[in-house]
Amino acid sequence: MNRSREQIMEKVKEQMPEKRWLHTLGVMETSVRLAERYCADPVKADLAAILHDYCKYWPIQEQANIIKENGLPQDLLDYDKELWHSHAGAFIAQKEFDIHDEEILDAIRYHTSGRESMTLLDKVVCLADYMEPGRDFPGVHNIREIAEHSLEKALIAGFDSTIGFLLSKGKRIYPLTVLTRNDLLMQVS
Ligand code: DGI
Ligand code: FE
Ligand code: FE
Ligand code: FE
Repeated sequence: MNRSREQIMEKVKEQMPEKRWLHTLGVMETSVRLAERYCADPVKADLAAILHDYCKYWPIQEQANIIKENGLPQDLLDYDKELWHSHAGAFIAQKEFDIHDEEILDAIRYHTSGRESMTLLDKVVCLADYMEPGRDFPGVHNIREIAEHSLEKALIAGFDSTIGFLLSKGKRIYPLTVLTRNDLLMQVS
């Protein structure tokens, strides 16, 4: 069934606590602003942002089942559960909301891990997720400043922060995140 933007927003809001919905609104606003600044498609950025955390609060077993039963990357299951909602979300966006635009689906799918050769839309949504106005972590001000002049450098600062956080907790890092950071460093060198 094809739903309007407003109907999709209503459904998204129902999937999450108030705080996460406010985060989603922040990512929408920031994605559109970054899209305009860096000449990405603001309509696609808006829709990807609306849906990016759709499955974040779904039971973790349900997220795992979506990955297991639909041929999504099985290696995700060996890494942090936080990586699962983005792939599950892209799958559900296609199935439940009839979204078939691969650019939008990819931006949802890779918003947590990143990937090599991120598209402009991938970068916009991933960075907006890091720096929306509600975010408050050490280094977020720096990321917002860098984002004024470089998407890639701001993303590197974001991934540095995530990787540093994972290291400090003694956690494993999803290899694609390391490849993403290396690739972004190549892009700015
Ligand atoms: O869903 P959000 O909280 O808005 O943000 P997100 O989808 O970017 O998830 C970020 C979380 O994922 C962050 O707390 C760190 C965690 N995470 C765990 N393992 C990895 C990871 N993030 C990345 N990029 N790579 C990992 O290997
Ligand atoms: Fe997320
Ligand atoms: Fe993120
Ligand atoms: Fe998010």
